[in-house]
Amino acid sequence: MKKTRRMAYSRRIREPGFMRSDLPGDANLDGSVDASDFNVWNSNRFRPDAGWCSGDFTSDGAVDVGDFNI
Ligand SMILES: [Ca+2]
Repeated sequence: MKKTRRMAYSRRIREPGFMRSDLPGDANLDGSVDASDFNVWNSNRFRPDAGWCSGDFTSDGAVDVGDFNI
C-alpha cells in the first residue's frame, strides 16, 4: 500500500504546476506524514498566502488549524 502511494506521488509531481501529495498532511512530498511535515506547518502557521508545500492542505490559501487537523 505504501509503495502504491509513493508511486502516485512520483507520478503527480512530474506534472507541471501540480505540487501536492495524495497523502493528506505530506507537506514535503516524501510519501509519509511525520514530524518534518509538522515542522513545515508550524513554520508557516497563520501565513495567508500559502500552498500545499507550506502546509495549506485544505487549499483555502491560509495555513491554519484546519490544516493541522488534516
Ligand atoms: Ca512528508
